[in-house]
Amino acid sequence: MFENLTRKVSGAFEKLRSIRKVGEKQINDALRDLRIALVEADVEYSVVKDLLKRLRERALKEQGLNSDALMMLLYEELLKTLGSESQELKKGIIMMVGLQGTGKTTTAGKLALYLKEKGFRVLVCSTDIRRPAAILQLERLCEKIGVEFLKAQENSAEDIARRAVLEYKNYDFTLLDTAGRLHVDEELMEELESLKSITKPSEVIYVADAMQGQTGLESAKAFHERLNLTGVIVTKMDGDARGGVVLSVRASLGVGIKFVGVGEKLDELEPFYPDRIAQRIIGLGDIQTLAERAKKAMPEDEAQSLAMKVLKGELDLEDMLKQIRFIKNMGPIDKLVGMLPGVGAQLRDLKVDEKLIKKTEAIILSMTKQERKNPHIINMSRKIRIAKGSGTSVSDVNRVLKDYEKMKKMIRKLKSTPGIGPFPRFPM
Ligand SMILES: Nc1nc2c(ncn2[C@@H]2O[C@H](COP(=O)(O)OP(=O)(O)OP(=O)(O)O)[C@@H](O)[C@H]2O)c(=O)[nH]1
Ligand SMILES: [Mg+2]
Repeated sequence: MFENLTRKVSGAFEKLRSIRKVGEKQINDALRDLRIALVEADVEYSVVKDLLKRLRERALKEQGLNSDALMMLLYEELLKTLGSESQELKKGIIMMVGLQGTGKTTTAGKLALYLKEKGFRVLVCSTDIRRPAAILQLERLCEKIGVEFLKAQENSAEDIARRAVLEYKNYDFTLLDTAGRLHVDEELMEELESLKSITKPSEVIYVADAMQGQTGLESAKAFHERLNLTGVIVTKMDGDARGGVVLSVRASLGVGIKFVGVGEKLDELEPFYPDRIAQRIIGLGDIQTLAERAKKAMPEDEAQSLAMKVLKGELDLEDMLKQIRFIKNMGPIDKLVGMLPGVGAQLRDLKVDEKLIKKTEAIILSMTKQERKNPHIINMSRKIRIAKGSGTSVSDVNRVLKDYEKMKKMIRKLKSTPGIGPFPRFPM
């Protein structure tokens, strides 16, 4: 998400790093770089112009800014563009609308899982009767996540919607998936309008595909005129999407983004927090999202006992295995790297070898408990056994042992450094 944009924005500020007082010329240069970066990221031109105009006015007013202070101003202006009201969903019937293939059905499943995990009673329902497979697709998703699905026998979208209204009283949320079309057409709009008047939804959510960028937003306007959208979910923010569309939504529609989809899996939906997005864009990473994912991937007490061991310098291979599993649970590593503060842009091209991680896990699993606790007892004959057991080679086993030694050394070093970690300087 935003890798390119973040890299370019960081680049614009990098040029100013060595200058103690940034003057008008440097401000203009930086703004030009930012303009290019934002337009390339697919942010609507009028939004870019507006944002940079505000930034310029504020920057010129302040005497002798340094690059950090200018960055802070950009952060604040990005926040204004993104908007800052609550992303909470109102209890009730939630209608998912949008063009074909943007991710309505998948997102309905993701949202159902999200709400279920928050402890809400959720029912899911599909009115997409034109494509028989569409209803089945959603039913399967619901089976996977253990959320109730309304099996409607009715054969018109309107009748299914009426059933959903009757059923709703037993739930906090009912998610209503609707049919999509390649283009905005009158028939679709009429159907959606009638579904809306039947269900009186608490939310009408437009599902926009980030890959379609600004074109998608043009259609969103047409939907908004007829249906009065209450929010937007931008899907496919992973992948090659340039992502700038999230900055244009509020300005074009006047409604905010509630969630973003960041992958095909059902847990790859993130609430949209403008401050985190703005931080990510200016290269400060997204520590909160990272921390939340970390919490999910490793139970609290386990994390604590691991932390204690790190502090005492008692880490063994068993703990390394735990860490590897933890990293695996957190999801693809290149995605995580982008969330780390300061390193996002620089490490953009870093590809962490997931195969290597699997291999390491297999090797540690082939060791006995005793070997994991006391790696120094692993002699040549043990190495040969471990390599066989894990389908690897002795040099692979050696590498794991070496990594372990390196990790121990690193931890020893960290322990003697106050304020762990390479945090960038920033006046916050
Ligand atoms: N990478 C990625 N793929 C996604 C995301 N959301 C949905 N998809 C994929 O997009 C494709 C279309 O998703 P659907 O949920 O079927 O889209 P839809 O809007 O319901 O499509 P129609 O019902 O045909 O209009 C599927 O292959 C999904 O896996 C996302 O956030 N990231
Ligand atoms: Mg669908």
